[in-house]
Amino acid sequence: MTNISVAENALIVGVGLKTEDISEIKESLWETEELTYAAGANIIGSLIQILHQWSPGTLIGKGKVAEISDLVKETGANLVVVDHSLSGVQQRNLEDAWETRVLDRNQLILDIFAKRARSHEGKLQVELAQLLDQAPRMVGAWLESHSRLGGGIGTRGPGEKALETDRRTLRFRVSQIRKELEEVKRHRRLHRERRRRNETHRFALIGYTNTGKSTLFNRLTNSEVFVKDMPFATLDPTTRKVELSESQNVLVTDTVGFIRKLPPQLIDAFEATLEESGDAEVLLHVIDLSSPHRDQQIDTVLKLVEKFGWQNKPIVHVFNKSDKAPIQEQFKVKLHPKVFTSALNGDGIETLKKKMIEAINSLRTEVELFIPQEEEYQLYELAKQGEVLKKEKGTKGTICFVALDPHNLRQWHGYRVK
Ligand SMILES: Nc1nc2c(ncn2[C@@H]2O[C@H](COP(=O)(O)OP(=O)(O)OP(=O)(O)O)[C@@H](O)[C@H]2O)c(=O)[nH]1
Ligand SMILES: [Mg+2]
Repeated sequence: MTNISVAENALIVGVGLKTEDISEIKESLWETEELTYAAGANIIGSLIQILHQWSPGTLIGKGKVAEISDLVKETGANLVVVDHSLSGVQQRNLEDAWETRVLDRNQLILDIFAKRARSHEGKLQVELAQLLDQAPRMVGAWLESHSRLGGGIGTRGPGEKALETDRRTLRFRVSQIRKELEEVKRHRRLHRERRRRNETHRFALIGYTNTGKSTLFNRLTNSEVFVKDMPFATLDPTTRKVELSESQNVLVTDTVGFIRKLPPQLIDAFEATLEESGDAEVLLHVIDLSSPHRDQQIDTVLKLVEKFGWQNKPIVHVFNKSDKAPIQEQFKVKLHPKVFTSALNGDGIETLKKKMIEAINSLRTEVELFIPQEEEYQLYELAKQGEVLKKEKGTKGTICFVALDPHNLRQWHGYRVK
């Protein structure tokens, strides 16, 4: 489809409107450079174009298109990555003008996902995202050839029929994949229900890509999931048990990393994967303390948390790679609750576990129960399930102030004083 091969020399074009924040445009460009590199291309140059308005046919104005055309020739670039989304028509026009391949940001990200996908589910999700991205481009390309013919009477014909056939094939494949993914989702849901019945607390590692989520996951769970210094090393969710203390085991899920402006087709297609994190009771937000782009990355992640509707879940902010960052960086951190870790050398892992226990406790509700004398044996069960904060023994029974997990509340309903 849009695969980048190793020998490609890429020129990156950042674009933005005069009304936009220049630092945002620069941040986005930096990210696209990282992504292009991760996709396996050499970066031979990058530039930013600030525009008064978008041009419908080429996104950027004629003069700039010509300037970049010269630059492409000078540098010998055989790929131009535009840090924006392009319509089918815009992409084709730019390819004609620059006489080279052009990719937009979405296609670049999808290309990386396609390279990383290993599991059947991952591959299906990527294919779906690519098809969803392709659909409007097909119509765009057809409309363009249509207008080249001048439009009007007599231009309807084989072209339109071919488009219809292509679209039908595409729609058929899309619905086929959606059906298969429904099955994946159903299975995962069953799994999750079983987990819930086991009443094990669930955590999800989330965060910007390449911050060390999988390395932390391996530390916590003594596993060896794939870790690499590149964006989107992880695509498939993995869930394992973590022993927080002698008496407390929880489940932790490692999953795909985030990035700003994730293609909407990708979010749509990766529903099964995202649902896994969405099921967690507590989010472990992993941040690269050593990154110069830390604040923007935090912002990106917190915005996505809201977009996915997870904003009411408790979050522990895990500032990782502390071994790589000067100590004063730790004093600049404002988020709470927080913990500093190095997944590489193990620093802060025990503190992280303590914070995880605190987060579980914060999920608990405090209730006042009256346990009658003849049922005193229940006190033992109660102490096992929750944290008994205060006990007042009377002649007829015991009043207990106790913090209980939501799933244990119902069982004690009959004993509640208030
Ligand atoms: N110095 C240092 N490097 C770390 C630390 N944690 C992870 N890394 C490195 O950071 C890189 C990315 O680590 P991963 O665990 O793959 O990151 P991730 O967040 O899972 O990344 P994606 O799955 O791609 O989103 C690897 O090269 C790790 O070795 C740390 O605490 N300190
Ligand atoms: Mg990972």
